[in-house]
Amino acid sequence: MTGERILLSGNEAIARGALESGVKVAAAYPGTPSTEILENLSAVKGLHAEWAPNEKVALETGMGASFGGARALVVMKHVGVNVAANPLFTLSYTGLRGGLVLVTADDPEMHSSQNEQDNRNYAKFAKVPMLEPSNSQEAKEFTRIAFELSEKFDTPVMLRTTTRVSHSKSIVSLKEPVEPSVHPALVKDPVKFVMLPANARKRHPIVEKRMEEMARFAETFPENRIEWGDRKVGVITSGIAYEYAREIMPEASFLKLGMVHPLPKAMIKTFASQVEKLFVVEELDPFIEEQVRAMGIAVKGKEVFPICGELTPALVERGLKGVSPPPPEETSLSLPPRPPIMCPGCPHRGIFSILNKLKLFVTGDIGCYTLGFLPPLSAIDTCVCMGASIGHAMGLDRALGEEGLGKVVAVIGDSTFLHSGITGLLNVVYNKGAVTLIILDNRTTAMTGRQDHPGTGFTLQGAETFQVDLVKLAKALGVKRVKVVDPYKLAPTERVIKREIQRPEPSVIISRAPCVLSRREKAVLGKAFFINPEVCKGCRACLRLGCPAIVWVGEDGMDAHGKKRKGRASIEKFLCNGCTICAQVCKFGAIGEANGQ
Ligand SMILES: Cc1ncc(C[n+]2csc(CCOP(=O)(O)OP(=O)(O)O)c2C)c(N)n1
Repeated sequence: MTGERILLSGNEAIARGALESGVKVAAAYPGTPSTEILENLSAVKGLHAEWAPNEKVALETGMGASFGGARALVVMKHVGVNVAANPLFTLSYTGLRGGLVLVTADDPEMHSSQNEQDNRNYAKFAKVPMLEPSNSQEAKEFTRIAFELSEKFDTPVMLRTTTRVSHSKSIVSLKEPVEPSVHPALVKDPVKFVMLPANARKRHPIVEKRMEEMARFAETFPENRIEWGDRKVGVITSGIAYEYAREIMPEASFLKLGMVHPLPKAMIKTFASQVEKLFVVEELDPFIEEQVRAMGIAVKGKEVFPICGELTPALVERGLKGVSPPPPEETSLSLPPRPPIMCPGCPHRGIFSILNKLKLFVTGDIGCYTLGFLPPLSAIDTCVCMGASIGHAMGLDRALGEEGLGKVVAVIGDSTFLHSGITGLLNVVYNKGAVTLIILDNRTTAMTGRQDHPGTGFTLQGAETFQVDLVKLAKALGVKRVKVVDPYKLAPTERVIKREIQRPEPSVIISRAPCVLSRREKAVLGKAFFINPEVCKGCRACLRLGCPAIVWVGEDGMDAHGKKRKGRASIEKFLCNGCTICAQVCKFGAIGEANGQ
């Protein structure tokens, strides 16, 4: 196995690096682009890999393991660090026993995120070192190095990836997985681990000293290296930006930083003094650039490279050379635009068609159901971060009072409710809010690839476990009105929603039906439906469901009753899952089971 070379994504490589480091505990909450790291550790014997209900809990679990002496890997997407920031900032003070590596998978360009924050700032803010790999080989090696540094300097170490590194595949040389070196044990050390003010005051100077030591270490850290070339242009860079810049200007001199916090300032000075023109090429914030400028060094950075979005080789070329490369040759293939859309048969669709019909103000949350924002459903009015829907509805209730009654509803997915919605609902009950919350319980974390969570009754490994009962949970929080609806039955669901939003008290509607891609259960027929072209009047009511299986066939002509129509709807039978929703909204009875058509 040692020396074997295989193609791995950055995420697979980090998982492998954890194995080659003797990791004992791995905890995460899913989130693109980080999710595959835990999935790749799920079946490893002797390693406890688990989904936590949220990132804060994941980090706290990793901390407990580390305090016991085990090596722990904690994984999340960039916004997950916002959730985990509370323990992180004080973990920086306590330090640890077993090495702890926190992977932050950043998503410049927001391929699948609500913002594109640059989490290098967290390393500086929380005073912890951060490594940033450029490719899969480094992703694996830096994971191992991160564990070693974590134990050597008694600090959590952050490993930052970006989507291109997380998801691109490149060649990795393997080493043997190792057994965890430390035998976990309970060691009492309250002065280090109990952060009440008297102890925390003692720890803060230790953190500052540690960062000074890390900064000295950074000067000789082999992964911070100068690659001399032509000294007319020098480029300071890290991560994927290094790969782009090297490709564009292979002849230039490079200071490639494997550690982006703290920076090797003497090395930077030496490098800067020996090149004619100095660039910092980095994605998102001028994180390195500002620190270089603060050292009194003239450098070109964000005035020539964008601060928003991902870098590309073309953008790097424009910044470094001052000229844009010619646009890539047009291909003869022009692909039709494909906006993200709920699957055919998705249980969320019925709910959003009702919310659209009722013209409610919908405070939304994050998940597949956020697609309810898009036309033609157009039924989400706010979406900011996980769990926020409930607070938004509560704030509107506080602001509008009786005037808002019957006009607002909050929607949240089951995974998101368990991640960070419970306390919001508790607040509604505690402060007597007139908020109606619809929990879209599709029994999975669909958006990130159908991961299990405490509401599914299964662990990361697929083993059966306790399944939290959302009805009992809502009641235990003090909600008196808890109703369960079947989102495939439009009329009764609409009646419940209409009634509950009028109630001047907290109310929860659980819309229960498994994700149409569920591996375990099915709530839809699976059989394709058919629109009778003779009966269809071309009214487009079914098209307003935004189902990808329903298409418009334009034709100027007559229906069976001799009425003029501009076209008719038709179902692509290979896409249809037979959820029946379109048949329910068709006033003319034109839609039914296909029966071999
Ligand atoms: C703090 C944070 N962690 C993770 C994510 C990634 N993420 C977005 S929504 C979501 C959960 C979606 O599951 P659910 O609420 O059940 O809705 P579904 O997609 O199943 O409809 C996740 C993990 C995120 N946006 N923010």
